[in-house]
Amino acid sequence: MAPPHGRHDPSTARFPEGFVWGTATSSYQIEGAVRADGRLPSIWDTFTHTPGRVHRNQTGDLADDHYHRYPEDVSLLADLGVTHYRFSLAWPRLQPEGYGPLNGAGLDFYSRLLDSLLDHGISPWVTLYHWDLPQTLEDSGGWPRRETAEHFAAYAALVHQRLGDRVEHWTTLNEPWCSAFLGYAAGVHAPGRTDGAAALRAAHHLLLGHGLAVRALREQGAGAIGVTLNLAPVEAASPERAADRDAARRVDGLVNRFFLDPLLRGAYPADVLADVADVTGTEHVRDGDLALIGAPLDFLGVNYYTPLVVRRRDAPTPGGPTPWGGAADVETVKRGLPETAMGWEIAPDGLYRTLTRVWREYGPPPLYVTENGAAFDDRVTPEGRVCDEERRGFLESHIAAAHRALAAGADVRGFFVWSLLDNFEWAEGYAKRFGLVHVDFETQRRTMKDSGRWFAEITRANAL
Ligand code: IFM
Repeated sequence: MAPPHGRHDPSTARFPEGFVWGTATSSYQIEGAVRADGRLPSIWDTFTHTPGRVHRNQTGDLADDHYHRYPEDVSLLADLGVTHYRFSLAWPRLQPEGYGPLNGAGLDFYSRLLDSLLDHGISPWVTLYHWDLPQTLEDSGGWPRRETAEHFAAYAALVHQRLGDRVEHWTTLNEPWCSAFLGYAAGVHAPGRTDGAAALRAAHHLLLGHGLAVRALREQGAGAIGVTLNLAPVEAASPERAADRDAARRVDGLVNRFFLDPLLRGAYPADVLADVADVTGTEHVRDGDLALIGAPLDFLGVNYYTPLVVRRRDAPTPGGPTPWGGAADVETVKRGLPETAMGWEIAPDGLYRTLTRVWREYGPPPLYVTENGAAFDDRVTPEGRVCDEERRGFLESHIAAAHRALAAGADVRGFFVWSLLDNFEWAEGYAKRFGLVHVDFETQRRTMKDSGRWFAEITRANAL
Protein backbone atom coordinates (compact mmCIF):
# COMPACT_ATOMS: atom_id res chain seq x y z
CA MET A 1 0.00 0.00 0.00
CA ALA A 2 1.50 3.35 -0.99
CA PRO A 3 1.30 6.19 1.50
CA PRO A 4 -1.55 8.47 0.48
CA HIS A 5 0.34 11.74 0.74
CA GLY A 6 2.94 11.47 -1.96
CA ARG A 7 5.01 9.24 -4.20
CA HIS A 8 7.62 7.16 -2.50
CA ASP A 9 10.64 5.95 -4.43
CA PRO A 10 12.41 3.16 -2.55
CA SER A 11 15.33 3.07 -5.00
CA THR A 12 16.69 6.32 -3.61
CA ALA A 13 16.41 7.28 0.02
CA ARG A 14 14.39 10.29 -1.06
CA PHE A 15 11.51 11.30 1.14
CA PRO A 16 8.08 12.39 -0.11
CA GLU A 17 7.54 16.04 -0.85
CA GLY A 18 6.41 17.86 2.28
CA PHE A 19 8.19 15.45 4.61
CA VAL A 20 8.66 17.12 8.00
CA TRP A 21 12.23 17.51 9.25
CA GLY A 22 12.74 18.83 12.73
CA THR A 23 14.46 18.77 16.04
CA ALA A 24 12.83 18.42 19.44
CA THR A 25 13.37 19.84 22.93
CA SER A 26 11.33 20.24 26.10
CA SER A 27 10.78 23.18 28.40
CA TYR A 28 12.42 22.03 31.64
CA GLN A 29 15.38 20.56 29.78
CA ILE A 30 16.39 23.81 28.09
CA GLU A 31 14.64 26.91 29.37
CA GLY A 32 16.17 27.63 32.78
CA ALA A 33 14.76 30.87 34.28
CA VAL A 34 12.78 28.78 36.70
CA ARG A 35 11.93 31.69 38.97
CA ALA A 36 11.47 34.33 36.27
CA ASP A 37 8.32 36.28 35.52
CA GLY A 38 5.87 34.48 37.76
CA ARG A 39 6.81 30.87 37.01
CA LEU A 40 6.26 28.63 40.03
CA PRO A 41 7.93 25.27 40.75
CA SER A 42 7.07 22.14 38.86
CA ILE A 43 7.57 18.63 40.17
CA TRP A 44 10.96 18.65 38.44
CA ASP A 45 12.10 21.72 40.39
CA THR A 46 11.19 19.97 43.61
CA PHE A 47 12.75 16.68 42.55
CA THR A 48 16.04 18.19 41.37
CA HIS A 49 16.35 20.21 44.58
CA THR A 50 15.97 17.06 46.65
CA PRO A 51 19.52 15.78 47.33
CA GLY A 52 20.38 12.43 45.82
CA ARG A 53 17.73 12.36 43.10
CA VAL A 54 19.76 13.53 40.09
CA HIS A 55 23.34 13.00 38.95
CA ARG A 56 25.54 15.35 41.00
CA ASN A 57 22.38 17.04 42.32
CA GLN A 58 22.16 19.02 39.09
CA THR A 59 19.03 21.02 38.36
CA GLY A 60 17.30 22.71 35.43
CA ASP A 61 17.62 26.12 37.11
CA LEU A 62 19.77 27.43 34.25
CA ALA A 63 19.81 24.51 31.77
CA ASP A 64 20.52 26.05 28.33
CA ASP A 65 19.18 29.45 29.40
CA HIS A 66 16.97 29.17 26.35
CA TYR A 67 14.46 31.53 28.00
CA HIS A 68 16.94 34.33 27.37
CA ARG A 69 18.88 32.89 24.43
CA TYR A 70 16.03 31.68 22.22
CA PRO A 71 16.91 34.07 19.35
CA GLU A 72 20.29 32.35 18.96
CA ASP A 73 18.62 28.94 19.20
CA VAL A 74 16.11 29.83 16.50
CA SER A 75 19.02 30.89 14.26
CA LEU A 76 20.60 27.50 14.87
CA LEU A 77 17.35 25.84 13.83
CA ALA A 78 17.43 27.91 10.65
CA ASP A 79 21.03 26.78 10.06
CA LEU A 80 19.83 23.18 10.39
CA GLY A 81 17.31 23.79 7.62
CA VAL A 82 14.46 22.21 9.57
CA THR A 83 10.88 22.71 8.46
CA HIS A 84 9.49 22.28 12.00
CA TYR A 85 10.57 22.69 15.61
CA ARG A 86 9.01 20.52 18.31
CA PHE A 87 9.11 22.04 21.78
CA SER A 88 6.98 21.96 24.91
CA LEU A 89 5.24 24.67 26.87
CA ALA A 90 6.02 24.85 30.57
CA TRP A 91 2.68 24.53 32.33
CA PRO A 92 4.08 26.21 35.52
CA ARG A 93 5.25 29.17 33.42
CA LEU A 94 1.89 29.61 31.70
CA GLN A 95 -0.40 28.73 34.60
CA PRO A 96 1.84 28.68 37.65
CA GLU A 97 -0.47 26.77 40.00
CA GLY A 98 -2.00 24.53 37.34
CA TYR A 99 -5.36 26.30 37.42
CA GLY A 100 -6.65 29.85 37.19
CA PRO A 101 -5.78 32.53 34.65
CA LEU A 102 -2.75 32.34 32.39
CA ASN A 103 0.40 34.22 33.32
CA GLY A 104 0.89 37.08 30.86
CA ALA A 105 4.69 37.03 31.10
CA GLY A 106 4.77 33.32 30.30
CA LEU A 107 2.50 33.88 27.32
CA ASP A 108 4.72 36.72 26.14
CA PHE A 109 7.76 34.43 26.13
CA TYR A 110 6.09 31.77 24.00
CA SER A 111 4.56 34.42 21.80
CA ARG A 112 8.02 35.85 21.08
CA LEU A 113 9.36 32.36 20.42
CA LEU A 114 6.53 31.54 18.00
CA ASP A 115 6.98 34.80 16.13
CA SER A 116 10.69 34.25 15.85
CA LEU A 117 10.20 30.72 14.49
CA LEU A 118 7.63 31.88 11.96
CA ASP A 119 9.88 34.77 10.90
CA HIS A 120 12.52 32.14 10.07
CA GLY A 121 10.05 30.01 8.12
CA ILE A 122 9.98 27.28 10.79
CA SER A 123 6.64 25.80 11.82
CA PRO A 124 6.12 25.30 15.54
CA TRP A 125 5.06 21.83 16.75
CA VAL A 126 3.84 22.35 20.29
CA THR A 127 3.68 19.80 23.10
CA LEU A 128 1.42 20.81 25.96
CA TYR A 129 2.91 18.49 28.57
CA HIS A 130 6.46 17.20 28.71
CA TRP A 131 6.60 16.21 32.38
CA ASP A 132 6.71 19.55 34.26
CA LEU A 133 3.53 19.30 36.33
CA PRO A 134 2.91 22.36 38.52
CA GLN A 135 3.94 21.37 42.04
CA THR A 136 0.65 22.70 43.42
CA LEU A 137 -1.19 19.99 41.48
CA GLU A 138 1.16 17.30 42.74
CA ASP A 139 0.57 18.56 46.27
CA SER A 140 -3.12 17.93 45.82
CA GLY A 141 -2.59 14.42 44.45
CA GLY A 142 -0.82 14.68 41.10
CA TRP A 143 -1.69 12.48 38.13
CA PRO A 144 -3.12 9.67 40.28
CA ARG A 145 -5.95 12.14 41.07
CA ARG A 146 -8.66 12.53 38.44
CA GLU A 147 -8.95 16.31 38.82
CA THR A 148 -5.44 16.74 37.40
CA ALA A 149 -6.74 15.53 34.05
CA GLU A 150 -9.49 18.13 34.18
CA HIS A 151 -7.00 20.88 35.05
CA PHE A 152 -4.83 19.79 32.13
CA ALA A 153 -7.69 20.10 29.66
CA ALA A 154 -8.60 23.55 31.00
CA TYR A 155 -4.97 24.65 30.63
CA ALA A 156 -4.84 23.28 27.09
CA ALA A 157 -7.97 25.21 26.12
CA LEU A 158 -6.70 28.49 27.56
CA VAL A 159 -3.32 28.12 25.88
CA HIS A 160 -4.89 27.34 22.54
CA GLN A 161 -7.09 30.42 22.81
CA ARG A 162 -4.00 32.59 23.17
CA LEU A 163 -1.43 30.89 20.95
CA GLY A 164 -3.55 28.85 18.55
CA ASP A 165 -3.39 31.46 15.80
CA ARG A 166 0.27 30.56 15.17
CA VAL A 167 0.39 26.82 15.85
CA GLU A 168 -0.83 24.12 13.50
CA HIS A 169 0.37 20.98 15.32
CA TRP A 170 -0.64 20.30 18.92
CA THR A 171 0.68 17.33 20.89
CA THR A 172 -1.10 16.75 24.17
CA LEU A 173 1.39 14.55 26.04
CA ASN A 174 4.95 13.42 25.58
CA GLU A 175 5.63 9.81 26.66
CA PRO A 176 2.91 9.26 29.27
CA TRP A 177 4.57 5.91 30.12
CA CYS A 178 7.52 7.83 31.57
CA SER A 179 5.33 10.27 33.49
CA ALA A 180 3.31 7.46 35.04
CA PHE A 181 5.74 4.60 35.55
CA LEU A 182 9.12 6.31 36.00
CA GLY A 183 7.52 9.07 38.08
CA TYR A 184 5.07 7.18 40.26
CA ALA A 185 6.25 3.53 40.29
CA ALA A 186 10.04 3.41 39.86
CA GLY A 187 10.48 6.83 41.47
CA VAL A 188 13.49 7.68 39.29
CA HIS A 189 11.72 10.66 37.74
CA ALA A 190 9.66 13.38 39.40
CA PRO A 191 7.69 13.25 41.59
CA GLY A 192 9.73 10.27 42.78
CA ARG A 193 6.90 8.17 44.15
CA THR A 194 7.13 4.37 44.35
CA ASP A 195 3.52 3.25 44.39
CA GLY A 196 2.55 0.85 41.61
CA ALA A 197 -1.18 1.42 42.06
CA ALA A 198 -0.73 5.20 41.92
CA ALA A 199 1.28 4.77 38.71
CA LEU A 200 -1.52 2.87 37.01
CA ARG A 201 -4.07 5.48 38.08
CA ALA A 202 -1.66 8.17 36.85
CA ALA A 203 -1.42 6.44 33.46
CA HIS A 204 -5.20 6.43 33.12
CA HIS A 205 -5.53 10.07 34.17
CA LEU A 206 -2.80 11.12 31.77
CA LEU A 207 -4.74 9.42 28.99
CA LEU A 208 -7.96 10.98 30.25
CA GLY A 209 -6.26 14.38 30.33
CA HIS A 210 -5.26 13.78 26.73
CA GLY A 211 -8.85 12.86 25.78
CA LEU A 212 -10.35 15.85 27.56
CA ALA A 213 -7.77 18.16 25.99
CA VAL A 214 -8.46 16.76 22.51
CA ARG A 215 -12.17 17.46 23.00
CA ALA A 216 -11.46 21.00 24.21
CA LEU A 217 -9.06 21.73 21.35
CA ARG A 218 -11.47 20.30 18.77
CA GLU A 219 -14.23 22.53 20.11
CA GLN A 220 -11.94 25.48 19.46
CA GLY A 221 -11.12 24.33 15.94
CA ALA A 222 -7.45 23.55 16.62
CA GLY A 223 -5.33 22.42 13.67
CA ALA A 224 -3.78 18.96 13.84
CA ILE A 225 -3.95 17.19 17.23
CA GLY A 226 -1.98 14.14 18.33
CA VAL A 227 -0.03 12.52 21.13
CA THR A 228 3.52 11.18 21.39
CA LEU A 229 4.34 7.76 22.83
CA ASN A 230 7.67 6.12 23.58
CA LEU A 231 7.42 2.77 21.84
CA ALA A 232 9.84 -0.12 21.47
CA PRO A 233 9.81 -3.66 20.20
CA VAL A 234 9.98 -6.09 23.11
CA GLU A 235 11.70 -9.43 22.59
CA ALA A 236 12.10 -12.52 24.71
CA ALA A 237 15.76 -13.09 25.66
CA SER A 238 15.29 -16.82 24.97
CA PRO A 239 12.32 -17.19 22.64
CA GLU A 240 12.23 -20.92 23.22
CA ARG A 241 11.54 -20.30 26.94
CA ALA A 242 7.81 -19.84 27.63
CA ALA A 243 8.54 -17.74 30.72
CA ASP A 244 10.57 -15.28 28.62
CA ARG A 245 7.91 -15.11 25.93
CA ASP A 246 5.38 -14.30 28.63
CA ALA A 247 7.72 -11.67 30.10
CA ALA A 248 7.94 -10.07 26.65
CA ARG A 249 4.15 -10.12 26.29
CA ARG A 250 3.71 -8.45 29.69
CA VAL A 251 6.32 -5.73 29.11
CA ASP A 252 5.02 -5.08 25.59
CA GLY A 253 1.61 -4.76 27.23
CA LEU A 254 2.79 -2.16 29.72
CA VAL A 255 5.02 -0.07 27.45
CA ASN A 256 3.22 -0.23 24.12
CA ARG A 257 -0.29 -1.68 24.22
CA PHE A 258 -1.39 -0.03 27.49
CA PHE A 259 -1.24 3.27 25.57
CA LEU A 260 -1.81 2.29 21.94
CA ASP A 261 -4.95 0.26 22.62
CA PRO A 262 -7.01 2.88 24.47
CA LEU A 263 -5.84 5.66 22.16
CA LEU A 264 -6.39 3.81 18.89
CA ARG A 265 -8.94 1.12 19.80
CA GLY A 266 -10.79 2.71 22.71
CA ALA A 267 -10.12 -0.15 25.15
CA TYR A 268 -7.41 -1.31 27.53
CA PRO A 269 -5.85 -4.65 26.57
CA ALA A 270 -7.54 -7.37 28.64
CA ASP A 271 -4.35 -9.33 29.25
CA VAL A 272 -2.61 -6.26 30.72
CA LEU A 273 -5.54 -5.49 33.01
CA ALA A 274 -5.32 -9.10 34.21
CA ASP A 275 -1.54 -8.80 34.71
CA VAL A 276 -1.92 -5.70 36.91
CA ALA A 277 -5.07 -6.82 38.73
CA ASP A 278 -3.19 -7.52 41.93
CA VAL A 279 -1.60 -4.05 41.78
CA THR A 280 -4.84 -2.16 41.20
CA GLY A 281 -8.34 -2.68 39.87
CA THR A 282 -10.11 -0.42 37.40
CA GLU A 283 -12.38 1.52 39.79
CA HIS A 284 -10.76 4.76 38.64
CA VAL A 285 -11.85 4.14 35.01
CA ARG A 286 -15.30 5.69 34.62
CA ASP A 287 -17.95 5.19 31.98
CA GLY A 288 -17.19 7.39 29.01
CA ASP A 289 -13.45 7.74 29.73
CA LEU A 290 -12.38 5.37 26.99
CA ALA A 291 -14.58 7.02 24.38
CA LEU A 292 -12.81 10.30 25.15
CA ILE A 293 -9.36 8.71 25.13
CA GLY A 294 -10.05 6.89 21.86
CA ALA A 295 -11.35 9.90 19.95
CA PRO A 296 -9.78 10.18 16.47
CA LEU A 297 -6.39 11.84 16.19
CA ASP A 298 -4.67 13.62 13.33
CA PHE A 299 -1.26 12.09 13.99
CA LEU A 300 0.61 9.75 16.28
CA GLY A 301 4.09 10.71 17.43
CA VAL A 302 6.53 7.84 17.92
CA ASN A 303 9.65 8.26 20.05
CA TYR A 304 12.12 5.45 19.54
CA TYR A 305 15.56 4.91 21.04
CA THR A 306 16.22 1.21 21.66
CA PRO A 307 14.43 -2.13 21.84
CA LEU A 308 13.78 -4.06 25.04
CA VAL A 309 14.99 -7.62 25.46
CA VAL A 310 13.53 -9.23 28.56
CA ARG A 311 13.54 -12.43 30.51
CA ARG A 312 11.77 -13.67 33.59
CA ARG A 313 13.92 -13.99 36.65
CA ASP A 314 13.28 -16.97 38.78
CA ALA A 315 13.33 -14.75 41.89
CA PRO A 316 11.80 -11.25 42.18
CA THR A 317 14.02 -8.55 40.66
CA PRO A 318 16.31 -7.19 43.36
CA GLY A 319 17.29 -3.54 43.65
CA GLY A 320 14.21 -1.64 44.65
CA PRO A 321 11.07 -0.38 42.98
CA THR A 322 10.32 -1.36 39.43
CA PRO A 323 8.42 0.49 36.72
CA TRP A 324 6.82 -2.79 35.70
CA GLY A 325 3.59 -3.24 37.68
CA GLY A 326 2.50 -6.83 37.11
CA ALA A 327 5.94 -7.72 35.76
CA ALA A 328 8.26 -7.18 38.73
CA ASP A 329 9.88 -10.53 38.04
CA VAL A 330 11.14 -9.34 34.65
CA GLU A 331 14.61 -8.02 33.89
CA THR A 332 16.09 -6.49 30.77
CA VAL A 333 19.01 -8.20 29.08
CA LYS A 334 21.77 -6.83 26.85
CA ARG A 335 22.87 -8.62 23.72
CA GLY A 336 26.31 -7.10 23.37
CA LEU A 337 25.37 -4.70 20.58
CA PRO A 338 27.11 -1.33 20.36
CA GLU A 339 25.60 1.15 22.81
CA THR A 340 25.14 4.88 23.21
CA ALA A 341 26.41 6.72 26.29
CA MET A 342 23.02 5.99 27.89
CA GLY A 343 23.88 2.29 27.74
CA TRP A 344 21.09 1.79 25.19
CA GLU A 345 21.71 -0.74 22.45
CA ILE A 346 21.85 0.69 18.95
CA ALA A 347 19.26 -1.14 16.89
CA PRO A 348 17.82 0.88 14.00
CA ASP A 349 15.78 -2.09 12.89
CA GLY A 350 13.73 -1.56 16.05
CA LEU A 351 12.46 1.70 14.59
CA TYR A 352 11.43 -0.05 11.37
CA ARG A 353 9.67 -2.77 13.36
CA THR A 354 7.93 -0.26 15.61
CA LEU A 355 6.61 1.88 12.76
CA THR A 356 5.47 -1.05 10.64
CA ARG A 357 3.92 -2.86 13.60
CA VAL A 358 1.89 0.16 14.68
CA TRP A 359 0.84 0.72 11.09
CA ARG A 360 -0.14 -2.90 10.52
CA GLU A 361 -1.83 -3.63 13.85
CA TYR A 362 -3.51 -0.34 14.62
CA GLY A 363 -4.13 1.42 11.30
CA PRO A 364 -3.22 4.67 13.05
CA PRO A 365 -3.37 8.23 11.76
CA PRO A 366 -0.17 9.45 10.01
CA LEU A 367 2.97 8.69 11.97
CA TYR A 368 5.78 11.07 12.82
CA VAL A 369 9.03 10.02 14.47
CA THR A 370 8.86 12.77 17.07
CA GLU A 371 12.12 11.76 18.79
CA ASN A 372 15.16 9.78 17.84
CA GLY A 373 18.76 10.48 18.71
CA ALA A 374 21.68 9.43 20.83
CA ALA A 375 23.95 10.56 23.63
CA PHE A 376 27.69 10.22 23.12
CA ASP A 377 30.65 11.67 25.01
CA ASP A 378 31.30 14.66 22.79
CA ARG A 379 34.30 16.93 23.08
CA VAL A 380 35.02 20.27 21.44
CA THR A 381 38.43 20.18 19.72
CA PRO A 382 40.87 23.06 20.12
CA GLU A 383 39.80 24.08 16.60
CA GLY A 384 36.23 24.39 17.83
CA ARG A 385 34.77 21.29 16.18
CA VAL A 386 32.73 18.43 17.61
CA CYS A 387 33.53 15.37 15.50
CA ASP A 388 30.58 13.20 16.51
CA GLU A 389 30.80 10.55 13.82
CA GLU A 390 28.94 8.05 16.02
CA ARG A 391 25.88 10.29 16.26
CA ARG A 392 25.89 10.87 12.53
CA GLY A 393 26.01 7.11 11.95
CA PHE A 394 23.23 6.56 14.49
CA LEU A 395 20.97 9.10 12.84
CA GLU A 396 21.74 7.92 9.33
CA SER A 397 20.81 4.34 10.19
CA HIS A 398 17.60 5.39 11.93
CA ILE A 399 16.50 7.77 9.18
CA ALA A 400 17.14 4.91 6.75
CA ALA A 401 14.96 2.66 8.94
CA ALA A 402 12.14 5.23 8.80
CA HIS A 403 12.58 5.31 5.03
CA ARG A 404 12.30 1.53 4.86
CA ALA A 405 9.10 1.69 6.90
CA LEU A 406 7.73 4.18 4.38
CA ALA A 407 8.71 1.85 1.56
CA ALA A 408 6.86 -0.95 3.35
CA GLY A 409 3.69 1.15 3.34
CA ALA A 410 3.68 2.89 6.72
CA ASP A 411 2.51 6.49 6.42
CA VAL A 412 5.54 8.11 8.05
CA ARG A 413 5.46 11.84 7.52
CA GLY A 414 8.28 13.30 9.54
CA PHE A 415 11.42 12.82 11.59
CA PHE A 416 12.52 14.94 14.56
CA VAL A 417 15.99 14.53 16.03
CA TRP A 418 16.29 14.55 19.79
CA SER A 419 17.70 17.03 20.42
CA LEU A 420 18.49 20.49 19.10
CA LEU A 421 20.82 21.21 22.02
CA ASP A 422 22.71 19.29 24.68
CA ASN A 423 20.45 19.75 27.67
CA PHE A 424 19.29 18.58 31.10
CA GLU A 425 18.82 14.84 30.68
CA TRP A 426 16.53 14.30 33.69
CA ALA A 427 18.04 11.93 36.29
CA GLU A 428 21.31 11.98 34.33
CA GLY A 429 21.68 15.75 34.74
CA TYR A 430 24.08 17.27 32.21
CA ALA A 431 26.19 14.13 31.87
CA LYS A 432 24.51 12.88 28.68
CA ARG A 433 24.68 14.97 25.54
CA PHE A 434 22.00 14.39 22.89
CA GLY A 435 22.32 17.64 20.92
CA LEU A 436 23.08 18.37 17.31
CA VAL A 437 24.49 21.50 18.89
CA HIS A 438 27.03 21.28 21.70
CA VAL A 439 26.45 23.48 24.74
CA ASP A 440 29.25 24.49 27.08
CA PHE A 441 27.27 24.60 30.30
CA GLU A 442 29.81 26.97 31.93
CA THR A 443 29.63 29.64 29.25
CA GLN A 444 26.43 28.70 27.39
CA ARG A 445 28.45 28.79 24.19
CA ARG A 446 26.76 26.83 21.38
CA THR A 447 28.80 24.90 18.78
CA MET A 448 27.21 23.11 15.84
CA LYS A 449 28.42 19.50 15.88
CA ASP A 450 29.46 17.68 12.71
CA SER A 451 26.21 15.68 13.00
CA GLY A 452 24.29 18.96 12.86
CA ARG A 453 26.06 20.01 9.67
CA TRP A 454 25.31 16.59 8.20
CA PHE A 455 21.63 16.78 9.26
CA ALA A 456 21.37 20.19 7.56
CA GLU A 457 22.33 18.50 4.28
CA ILE A 458 19.61 15.88 4.78
CA THR A 459 16.90 18.40 5.55
CA ARG A 460 17.78 20.47 2.49
CA ALA A 461 18.05 17.49 0.13
CA ASN A 462 14.97 15.77 1.61
CA ALA A 463 16.95 12.58 1.05
CA LEU A 464 19.63 10.46 2.66
O1 IFM B 1 15.48 13.56 27.04
C1 IFM B 1 14.47 12.63 26.83
C2 IFM B 1 13.18 13.33 26.45
O2 IFM B 1 12.80 14.28 27.41
C3 IFM B 1 12.07 12.33 26.32
N1 IFM B 1 12.44 11.24 25.45
C4 IFM B 1 13.72 10.62 25.66
C5 IFM B 1 14.81 11.66 25.73
C6 IFM B 1 16.17 10.98 25.95
O3 IFM B 1 16.18 10.28 27.14
